Amino acid sequence: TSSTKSSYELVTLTTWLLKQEQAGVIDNEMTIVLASISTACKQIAALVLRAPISNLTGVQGAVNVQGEDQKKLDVISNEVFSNCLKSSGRTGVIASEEEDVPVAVEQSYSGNYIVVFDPLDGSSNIDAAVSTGSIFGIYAPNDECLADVEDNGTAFRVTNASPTVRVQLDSVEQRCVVSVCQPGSNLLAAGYCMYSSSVIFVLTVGTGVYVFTLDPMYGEFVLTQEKVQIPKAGKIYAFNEGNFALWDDKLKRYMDSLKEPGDSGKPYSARYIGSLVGDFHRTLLYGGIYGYPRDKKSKNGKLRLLYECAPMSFIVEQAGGKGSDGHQRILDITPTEIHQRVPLYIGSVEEVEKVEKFLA
Ligand code: P6P
Repeated sequence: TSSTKSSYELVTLTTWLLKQEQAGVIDNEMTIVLASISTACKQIAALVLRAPISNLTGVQGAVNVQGEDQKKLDVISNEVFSNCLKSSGRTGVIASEEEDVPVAVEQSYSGNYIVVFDPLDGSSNIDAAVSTGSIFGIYAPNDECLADVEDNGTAFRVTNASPTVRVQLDSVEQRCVVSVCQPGSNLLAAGYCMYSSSVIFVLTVGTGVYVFTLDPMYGEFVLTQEKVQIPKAGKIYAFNEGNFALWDDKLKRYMDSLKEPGDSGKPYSARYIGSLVGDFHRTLLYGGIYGYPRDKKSKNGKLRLLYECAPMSFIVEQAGGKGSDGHQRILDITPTEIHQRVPLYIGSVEEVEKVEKFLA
């Protein structure tokens, strides 16, 4: 007789992580890092939910390394994320959109995972209560860049390529930058938490994309979708067309093509909320494309490779989609500096390949 699944047989994120560990998909250090990230996201969700009440809307009055006005919640979310990761004891280096340089975590005593994150992407939407999100990616310690420090305190980078040649690194800072600047193809895990009508935690550890929804009744993320597959095509596009005049002619021709009815008799629909996590999540589930192209003002576009484009591209590829800079796979690009920007076209395979053809 088939066992009837009781409606209370819910799988929480905690249970799911332990099952992955049991199956040998992740080790117990990674389990702890991911659990600490989910805790940070729950704390940020609570802060976002009550932002107008607790006077956490508006600007902090400072400017971050990107030259952007830091919102109060940008600063707090960054502290929440960093503290959760540091107290997990399994994080070696963290790199945040809100920090100038990567931070070597002294409290780390095992695991030493490298975590890159944007603690609150789209925070300009907070005051209007529009969706925002946290984005993260996790790399294994990159032993190529484990610097061995001579007793005189001088650090060297020993690379596999040439164990004999020792490149002198000036500072811990540079060592951390080197260990963090890895291509997205090295990612072991990536995910985001979207703060919207529901709080949605999306995660991949390389075995497909899993979606968890926060149950506020008891503060746990509950598995609501597994092995998500993005539709191969989708007639929804998410671009800021306000930049149209600044785009390359090839891109303008692509954009115009979306407005022709075509054989289906219907043009594409435009959906753009100015928050990558919200626009991406809709694209992942409904199909279509999100794009942030380069333009005459921003030569490399606006989005950052390390903690926005690479984690999202790992997720979309795990769901059968594509993440491109218009010409090459995002996951093949090795960052040369942690806040490096790249153009991003991400979503359904057919839609990304369509724009790549126009841009060729
Ligand atoms: P624009 C938010 O600042 C962000 O990084 C993404 O979340 C969002 O998709 C994009 O920038 C919005 O930028 O120039 O269209 O306002």
